[in-house]
Amino acid sequence: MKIETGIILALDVTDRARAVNVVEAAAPHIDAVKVGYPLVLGAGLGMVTELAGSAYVLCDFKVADIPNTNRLIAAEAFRAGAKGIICQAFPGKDSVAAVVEEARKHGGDVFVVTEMSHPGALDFMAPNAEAMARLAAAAGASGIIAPATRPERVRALKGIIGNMLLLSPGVGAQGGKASDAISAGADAVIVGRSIYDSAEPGRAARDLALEVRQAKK
Ligand code: NUP
Repeated sequence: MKIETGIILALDVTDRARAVNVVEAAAPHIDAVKVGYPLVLGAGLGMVTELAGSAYVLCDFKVADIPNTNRLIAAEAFRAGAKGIICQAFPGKDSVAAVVEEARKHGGDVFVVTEMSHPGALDFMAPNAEAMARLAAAAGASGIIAPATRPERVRALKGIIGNMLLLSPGVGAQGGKASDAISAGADAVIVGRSIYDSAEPGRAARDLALEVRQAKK
């Protein structure tokens, strides 16, 4: 993934027409479109293929199964046109390795979730997040996902992964600030509702890109 604006659009709408409109408006200001279960279950895996025609599509399938099933899921995502995929670390290193191995066949990226951005992540994920970041690095992932809602955790986890990418969700609707996440070491922020629920998604994406650019100075 090439980071330029530092904005990844989380396209969690369930309707094809709306998805296409939001992407068209935000396109000049984003590095990638993150597609997850809401859109794929609502409008079909064909959305990945359609969007891949004009954007880097990151499939947020939070892959979390045994290695063989992980490999099958990743293969379908890349076959559909994804350039990157998100998997969970908690099933362990063989499961993550299977996703990385499949991604390599397609020249794709793997991003590994460490500590999630919602409050419940403190129950089980936070105490293990450093170990999950180390696992991601050892597995040869392209990067990790870490919470913009807790910039101090972004800083700590970035310290573990070094030059690998750190993508940070939790900006806006979840209470985090893009500039705080970037200043703490995030390479890009992942933003959904603050863009797609905005009356002007293009302007919202542009304003966030500006905030990121200033925080990177
Ligand atoms: O820890 C995570 N937090 C999170 O919000 C890992 C994620 N992948 N996400 C995703 O980022 C979430 O599923 C949604 O697609 C997006 C954030 O959306 P929003 O809160 O900006 O609307």
